[in-house]
Amino acid sequence: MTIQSTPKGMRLHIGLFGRRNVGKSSLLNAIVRQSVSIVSDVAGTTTDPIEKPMELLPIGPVVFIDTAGVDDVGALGELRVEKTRGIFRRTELAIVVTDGIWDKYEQGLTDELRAFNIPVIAVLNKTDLQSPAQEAIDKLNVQKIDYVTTSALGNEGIDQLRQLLVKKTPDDFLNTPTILADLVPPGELAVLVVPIDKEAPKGRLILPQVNCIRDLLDNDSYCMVVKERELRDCLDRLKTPPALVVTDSQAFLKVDADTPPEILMTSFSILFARYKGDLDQFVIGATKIDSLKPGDKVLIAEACSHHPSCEDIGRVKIPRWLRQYVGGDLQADVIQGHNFPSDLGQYKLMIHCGGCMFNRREVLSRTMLCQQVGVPVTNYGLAIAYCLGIFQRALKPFPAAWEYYQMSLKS
Ligand SMILES: Nc1nc2c(ncn2[C@@H]2O[C@H](COP(=O)(O)OP(=O)(O)OP(=O)(O)O)[C@@H](O)[C@H]2O)c(=O)[nH]1
Ligand SMILES: [Mg+2]
Repeated sequence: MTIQSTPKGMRLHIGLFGRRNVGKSSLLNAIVRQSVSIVSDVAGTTTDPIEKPMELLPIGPVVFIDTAGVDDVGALGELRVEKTRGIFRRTELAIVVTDGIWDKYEQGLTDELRAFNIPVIAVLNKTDLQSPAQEAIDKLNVQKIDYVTTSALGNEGIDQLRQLLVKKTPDDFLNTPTILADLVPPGELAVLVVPIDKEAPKGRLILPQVNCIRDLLDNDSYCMVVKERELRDCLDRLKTPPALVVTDSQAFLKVDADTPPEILMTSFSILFARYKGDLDQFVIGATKIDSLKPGDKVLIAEACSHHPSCEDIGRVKIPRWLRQYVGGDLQADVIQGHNFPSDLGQYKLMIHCGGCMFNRREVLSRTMLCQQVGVPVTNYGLAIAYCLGIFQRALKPFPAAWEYYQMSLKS
């Protein structure tokens, strides 16, 4: 796999924050040694976040996000501030840039980032113009905030900044959890069921399917890929049953019927509930479908804005299954991409897609925001399994989540 094709959802997301004009974009250009972000002496040059994927050794594939200065003023400024805050949700490592001072503003930003458990690096830039204030350095030292002094213009301190980025890379990024390899030991087989219908992209598989195949290969497991029509015959021919059958949620009912009950079965999207999100919370969220009443509002969140098959599931199929389950009309609001509403309180449930295009932090941040206002969260695969009555079977491969579910039934 080339650098360019590493999916964005698997890259370490490094956000650059700070007041306007402190040199955020200049630093980004210096780190990546290219001119990717526009630099000027006009405050407020960067208006929309710029994302730059690159290979940062030894970390590997990362994406830098250059943001608009958060001290922005005016109505348009408010919008930019809101957008920049939105970046927090997918930032895994933050760089707070200043031109040598450390004031309430930088402190507030750092406090906010740390409240999200995001590691922070301070960069005191423009050292060619002035030395950083001793007071600033003292404040950083007292709080044990790692910092470097740089001159983006003179290309000084940039190597030290790169080293600090490596040092501060969160461990859980380096040891990425597996998608399904732990469920399919080396030498064992997984059967992946991939419907090829009119929504399937021409000439290729979609990202979660590719991610699963790669995960199995990395683990020395075997993998067989079939359409739902061939599944039964494929299983009949095997000398040893597979350790797991994974299906696209759209073929859930047929695959449930065609897979003998003693064989474990789940969906891609449920695997991604665990890989990108909080499976236990999502399980509880799915059970809240029981409390939905006609007229309730549900938020359906889709990470990508270009996959017709997800679009169909989010806009048409899930709302339909929910209506059938609830026995009346529901209002389903669909959002796409990184935008996320602030008036979450109006929703009775959020149903998120598998999130293959998002990093884990973004799905977890959204879950946290919903929990803060008491809105339960689940994902596509779990909601579908719940509506179709195959929830228990689809959860059987995950004993911990299963136990959590049983406990919630009792309480
Ligand atoms: N002397 C000096 N000037 C710098 C340095 N870094 C950036 N600048 C200058 O500061 C100005 C602002 O730089 P930018 O990189 O656009 O700053 P920014 O933080 O991205 O600004 P906004 O996008 O407006 O928030 C430009 O004129 C840069 O050339 C530095 O290390 N030394
Ligand atoms: Mg900028």
